[in-house]
Amino acid sequence: MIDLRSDTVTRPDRGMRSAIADADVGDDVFGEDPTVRRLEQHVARLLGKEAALFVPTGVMGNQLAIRAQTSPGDEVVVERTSHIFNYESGAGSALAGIQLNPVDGPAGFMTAAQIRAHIRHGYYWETPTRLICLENTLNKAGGRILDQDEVLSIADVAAERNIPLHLDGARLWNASVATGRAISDLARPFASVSVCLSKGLGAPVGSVVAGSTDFVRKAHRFRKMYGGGMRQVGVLAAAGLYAIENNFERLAEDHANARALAEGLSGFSRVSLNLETVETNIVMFDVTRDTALQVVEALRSSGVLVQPFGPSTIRATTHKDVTRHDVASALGTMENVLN
Ligand code: TLP
Repeated sequence: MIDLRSDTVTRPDRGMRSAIADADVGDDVFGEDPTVRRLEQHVARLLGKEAALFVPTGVMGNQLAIRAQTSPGDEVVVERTSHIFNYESGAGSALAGIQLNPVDGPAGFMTAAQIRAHIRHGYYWETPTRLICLENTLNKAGGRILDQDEVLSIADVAAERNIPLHLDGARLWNASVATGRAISDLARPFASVSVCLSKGLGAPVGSVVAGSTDFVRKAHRFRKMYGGGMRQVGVLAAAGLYAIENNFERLAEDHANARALAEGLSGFSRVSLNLETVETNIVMFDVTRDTALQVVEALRSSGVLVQPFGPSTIRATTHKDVTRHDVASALGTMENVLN
């Protein structure tokens, strides 16, 4: 099987497993796990933030950021195709009591002008806008990278109204490698940032949410409330540290593999794909004859796994357990199935 469903499917390699085996651990609910401390400090420094908190998942990172920066009855501005709006099981309303106000950003990219128009005026009968969430890279838009100038304009609009910005940076690592910009640069306009260790970096589990010391203090309390207070979790933090050390720069290979895959696919007659949208490790394409589900099933029977992302849209994701040779052989299978 060649598994292109997600960059979450990677398995820990030998080096990572030995980092796990050698990890110093302690009870992290007592704040006594030295490896977790090391990971949190390292990621806080990388993101240019005062503090950081290790959490089990990207969803929990986003949801702690929402919970810690809003009160029930508040409103949070998001993009309509964002992960927070589509794939977090309604957590914002269920757990934080907020409502999401979705913006239809062109191709997933919200503009500062759109956000300005979505911020409530402040009349007491309105739902107060208390947080704005962006995503980088944009998952549903096919791994595309936010325009940092637009992010800065959005930050200006938010600052005028004193509204913090949260970044769902599940794949911020990819944006950093693809643009050559430091991850701290991309994170600077945001009060809180969540990054995943278990996507392209290849750790088996884990995300980190970062921000001011005060923000992390609040998030820490809500992490416990949400059931995310973990004990000798340095074994997982060690995998995260290993992943950052060894698998960050190599994301460039995943991007090159995604481009090769996209170039191959764009030559198939029953595929519609805009090569310009392939900026990192995600290839989003449309099939023009059968439904996405039919194509996904046919590919599965031929040994290639991809994800349906709409009635005619399919997502293929490259990652460290997919080689250039795998991409070539997946393309061969796809050509047979699609043509
Ligand atoms: N995304 C998964 C699926 O849920 C779609 C994937 O395979 O891409 N933010 C973004 C932008 C994400 O893409 C994801 C996971 C998350 C947050 C949540 O991370 P986890 O799965 O660790 O909770």
